[in-house]
Amino acid sequence: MTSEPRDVEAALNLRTFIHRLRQAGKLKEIRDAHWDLEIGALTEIAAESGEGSALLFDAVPDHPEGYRVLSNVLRSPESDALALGMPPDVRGLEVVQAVKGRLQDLKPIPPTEIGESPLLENVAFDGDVNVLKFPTPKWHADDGGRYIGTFTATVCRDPDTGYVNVGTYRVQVHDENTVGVWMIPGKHGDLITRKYWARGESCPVAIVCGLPPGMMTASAVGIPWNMSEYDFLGGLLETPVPVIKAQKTGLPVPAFADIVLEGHIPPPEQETHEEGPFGEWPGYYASGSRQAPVVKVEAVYHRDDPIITGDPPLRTFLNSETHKYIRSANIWSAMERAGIPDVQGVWFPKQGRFVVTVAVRQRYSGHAKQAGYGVLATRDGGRDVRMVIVVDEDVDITNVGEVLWAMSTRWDPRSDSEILDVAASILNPRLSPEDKQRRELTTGCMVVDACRPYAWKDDFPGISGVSAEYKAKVRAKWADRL
Ligand SMILES: Cc1cc2nc3c(=O)[nH]c(=O)nc-3n(C[C@H](O)[C@H](O)[C@H](O)COP(=O)(O)O)c2cc1C
Ligand SMILES: [Mn+2]
Repeated sequence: MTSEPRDVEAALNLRTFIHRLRQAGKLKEIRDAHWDLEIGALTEIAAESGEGSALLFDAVPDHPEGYRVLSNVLRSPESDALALGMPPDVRGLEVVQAVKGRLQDLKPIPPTEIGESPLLENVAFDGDVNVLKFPTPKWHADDGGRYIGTFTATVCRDPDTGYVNVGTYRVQVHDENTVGVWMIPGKHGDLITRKYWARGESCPVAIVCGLPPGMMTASAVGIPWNMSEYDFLGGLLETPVPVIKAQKTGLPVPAFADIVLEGHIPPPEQETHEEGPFGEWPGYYASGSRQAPVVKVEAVYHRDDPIITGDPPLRTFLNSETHKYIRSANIWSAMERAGIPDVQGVWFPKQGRFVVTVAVRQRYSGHAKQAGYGVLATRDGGRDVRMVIVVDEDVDITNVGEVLWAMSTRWDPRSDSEILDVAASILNPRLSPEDKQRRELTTGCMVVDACRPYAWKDDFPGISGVSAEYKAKVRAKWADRL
């Protein structure tokens, strides 16, 4: 799919990405904000403003000038497009469509090892390792500590097949050379770590804390076991990810990252540390704190004036939502493969991690509901979703206001809703303690048919306002006066 818009450099190089954000007017530089909650508060305030700039913090108290934190990394349409290897002016469903095209005939491309990397500008081994020198924020009021890994990727290698997995798992700083990684049981990093432990070995690992934004797209989205996220991302961007080998473990790490911590995860009988709590993606503290595995850090690599990419999940915003374009594209493709006709788009609204919106051009009675059930029958749409809203194709599913307008004018809750069960994550705050205990991890989900009733859709009252074409013409004519 080489005809799709491409612009891959910013996706794979954090500094290029920041430069492009600055050019687009989407970067704010802030000095003197404190690591203890102030950076977190400013991040939350800026995200809630809806303006969409990333924030680059420097001169953080207690830390050297030049040691920086980038937050709200992916909070604008421009940054999303750049992270997915597209020009910054591609938007919304156009992005989903392009991703869908690329995934349809995805050819994984392995990473390329390159000779030089700015990561090697500063290297510390063993006794010289000091993770505390980075200005790691304490993000939310009740977090159990400072989290260096929120927009992060953990690299490890399956000891049986040699495939390299990359996953986003939160990382807490414990001391100079100890950090904690929280991998939910069953995640690939967890499965691999356990294989080393079963042999009585520590698991070699590299943690990228200043992450090129494209890497987040691959490391935070579910990719099948045995396919490296590096190869997936190479295929998605149609170019290999440049890597270097970390020196203690030989693990490949992105060459144009800003900070990498390298070490081993010892078996829990040898060492654990209390981890959490941390404000999680549903906007709550659901998993609490517990004794958890640690990484003993044996090497630190960083660029001059290093940047932590840090993005705490906020109450109404998940960080790094680019994987949602992939999930939307996967759902859309799966519905097509299942033979559901005329789906016009699939979207996760920004403030609705638990809501999916779908547009259909209705062909027959029951078509809209079928599209709603179709979302739930897919891997990416059948988990943790609380509501699927299906609308006619004249509604912009990327605009929450329009979707609510369609619901309030075309939907009768009594006749146009169905409630079904879907799988739920352990982090879902609405699961009762008893259900968690019993591992009864499901939640109800409502399918909302907010389309014009099929039987009399042609008699449905016409929409007021001017036509989209006329509006576009007037907008062009009045552009310099609006
Ligand atoms: C911002 C963000 C934070 C995440 N934090 C964690 C985490 O702390 N622990 C975890 O197990 N999964 C976390 N996830 C989910 C995993 O990154 C995701 O399931 C990914 O597919 C894991 O990779 P794997 O399939 O190779 O295990 C997070 C995802 C995102 C987007
Ligand atoms: Mn994986």
